[in-house]
Amino acid sequence: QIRVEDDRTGLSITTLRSALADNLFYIQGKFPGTATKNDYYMALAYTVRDRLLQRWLNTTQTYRKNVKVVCYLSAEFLIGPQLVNNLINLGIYAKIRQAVEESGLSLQELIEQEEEPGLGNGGLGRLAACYLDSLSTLEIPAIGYGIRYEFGIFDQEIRDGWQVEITDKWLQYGNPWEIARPEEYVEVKFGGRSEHYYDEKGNYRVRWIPDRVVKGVPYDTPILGYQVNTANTLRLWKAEAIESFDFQAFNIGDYYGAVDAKIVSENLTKILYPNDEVIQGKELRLQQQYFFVSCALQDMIRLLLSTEVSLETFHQQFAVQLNDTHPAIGVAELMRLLVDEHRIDWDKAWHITQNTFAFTNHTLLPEALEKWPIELFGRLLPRHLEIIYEINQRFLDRVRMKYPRDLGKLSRLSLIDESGERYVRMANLACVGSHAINGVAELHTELLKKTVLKDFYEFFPEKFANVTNGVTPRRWMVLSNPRLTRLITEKIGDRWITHLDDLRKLETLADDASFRQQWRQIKQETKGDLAAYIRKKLDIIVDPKSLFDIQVKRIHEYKRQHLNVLHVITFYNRLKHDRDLDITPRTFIFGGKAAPGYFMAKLIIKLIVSVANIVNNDPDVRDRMKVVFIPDFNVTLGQRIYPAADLSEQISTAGKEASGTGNMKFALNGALTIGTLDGANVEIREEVGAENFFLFGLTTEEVYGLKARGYRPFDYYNQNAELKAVIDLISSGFFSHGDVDLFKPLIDNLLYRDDYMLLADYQSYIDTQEKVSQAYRDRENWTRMSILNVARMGKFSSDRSIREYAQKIWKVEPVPVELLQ
Ligand code: 26V
Repeated sequence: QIRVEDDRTGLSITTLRSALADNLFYIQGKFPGTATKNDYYMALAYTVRDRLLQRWLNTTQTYRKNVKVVCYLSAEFLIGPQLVNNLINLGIYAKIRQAVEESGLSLQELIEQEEEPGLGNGGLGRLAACYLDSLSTLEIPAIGYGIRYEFGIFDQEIRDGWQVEITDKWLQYGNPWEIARPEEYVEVKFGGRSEHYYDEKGNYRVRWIPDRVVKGVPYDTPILGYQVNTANTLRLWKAEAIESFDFQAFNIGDYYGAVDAKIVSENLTKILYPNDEVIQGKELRLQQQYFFVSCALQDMIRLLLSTEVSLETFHQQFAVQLNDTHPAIGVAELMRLLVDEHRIDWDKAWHITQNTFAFTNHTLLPEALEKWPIELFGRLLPRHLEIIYEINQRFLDRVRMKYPRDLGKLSRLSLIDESGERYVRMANLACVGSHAINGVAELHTELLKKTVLKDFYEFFPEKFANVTNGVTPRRWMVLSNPRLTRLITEKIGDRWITHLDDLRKLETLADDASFRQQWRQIKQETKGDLAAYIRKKLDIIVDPKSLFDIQVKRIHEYKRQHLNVLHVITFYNRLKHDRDLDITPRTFIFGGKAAPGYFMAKLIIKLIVSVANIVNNDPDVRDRMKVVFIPDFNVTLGQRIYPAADLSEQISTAGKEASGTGNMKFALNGALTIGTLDGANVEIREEVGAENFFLFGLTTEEVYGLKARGYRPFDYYNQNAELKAVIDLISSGFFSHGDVDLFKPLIDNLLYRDDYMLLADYQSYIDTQEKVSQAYRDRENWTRMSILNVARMGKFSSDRSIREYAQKIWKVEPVPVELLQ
């Protein structure tokens, strides 16, 4: 008997092949003879999407039945390429591979066609993506709400050593992973004024008369969990013009005016701001924030009302997480929606609001604390400013009761900064409007309580909690390191993929010489792959047998890529002075984007590339060191790079990196860490054991102490001959064709300011690097340490982080999805 499989769900090789051919013809409109690789990629992506839809729609159905849903509000979601992740989570990677290859195609080539959605800057956006993966895998009902930027984070090219930014046209060939839902649009108002009046029953009311309305159209992407039926939704909003406004203009003959208005509206979601850790106060950015937050809250209210449940249970139906202060305007917006539009009285609305929101802080850097000039804020969101004043008045009344006559407290806690030009302080709004506030690593949370949020901690100690970040083992191990995944699974089974603590079972294998041999072999092959990539893209030959020392992350002074460069030059000088020096060969690899307006960060890139050019072309050091800057670091490249590292550079000034998550990706893939006691490094070291971690540098307390006593970087320079030689070599123009001015801003900054205390940490860093070199010579012991690192990384799964949020903050439970339809 012949069994006819559905072309859109069937999983036999024959059905998959026929589905591919079908999609190529009916979706891409191509015969095999004229189809491009991208056509084949699209056909494959649709084939996979078809197999995902049933889970997705059933998940959405399940959530209509009175379950509490987590809404993760984030201006950024850096989800990375979707094809392979979906194949893995669906459990059909092998089958698809076979079907694709039997159709005469290379799966790897098709995979490489996918443009990753670069809808984030770095850590914060990638964390949101790992959390979505874990929410689905843990079967927790969730929606990610954000912005569908037409242009994500720029593509980076390096020309003459300088970063050049290229527009990211990720949508140009279409996006098979999203489904637009134009009929579920919402309207968002801007500008105008608020009108206070008494309604027909004599109740005091306020309405907002905007001068502009923009339409928000949702685009949904399924986020499938690992080997479960749950496929949650990432709902990103695109701004469009309201048709009726166009027609109005058209009727009075102002056709061009109408077109202008359309362009202005659609500009709202055109670009992702490429800055991290520094605010610019741009009006368009505030518009973006309010736009997506208003869309999200209106969407939730509509969802709730469609189930005939009272709006007064809002906080029982939704837990809304604010990913940093970017969506903090949601506090005022929910109050406005409840009080002005749904006529709930203030106190009840405030109870709902506070019990709905929770706030995660991601940075201690003062320059990253968001604040908006009152004038700008009031012009764009007049009603929200009134609401914020009202929230503030009620809050400060309580502050005055608790601390009578403490004007300092009052002015620090106020939602309004009145020390000079007046500003709305978004972190204060988030703290007052939320029931929970958390930092992203233990040290970070402690520092929050002692520094930036000290007054809030004293006022609301019960709101504070820590949730240490985590990363998803599906993308950051199974997908990116198939060799190691296979080896580990052979030895301990595959439960570790969802229960990362199982990796502990590898501990005893660290003493097994043949296991160590296999472990080393895999690292070698993976390094070979990266070496091949570097050769192909950059025409630089690196030796996979050398120690791969890697620092990839956004370029920022506090992350101290230039401290790494000081070591590179020290290493170079030592080799030059003693040509027979028996040194452990190293390949120094860097990658990361600089914010386009951040001059110092761009100069650091220029320095890295300049040093690379000298070192890589110096026959005296050939075969013993190479320096590589890999352009355009993004999720896709991270997947190639993390698994190939021997050494992970986590060298921020203590007290500056909130958590870091790259540190976790490296260690999970068997790199050892050289790092400061900063962010989650502290906890990684605790877990893997101090003897398996290369610690250096000042502690946070020592950093504060030295600052307070008066830090004089120049003294360190003067008193350290090797450091002096390195700095002088840069200043001499040796790396810049004799140009002595090029790196002067960087050098002067180090000698006379050095806010991030590179010179204070220099010697400790160099000494520890020497220990690394020595340790690497004992390959058996290095491998042992590498295995132990991986075995003890269980804590850093985002599944653990999400369980903590679910229990401590959201009060939500898993809701398994059955495939009913
Ligand atoms: C700030 C701004 C300011 C306005 C313009 C756009 C923009 C975008 C991002 C940010 C803040 C970025 C903060 C951030 O990425 N923090 C990182 O969060 C990671 C996840 O918690 C954490 O691991 C990193 O240590 C932390 O730097």
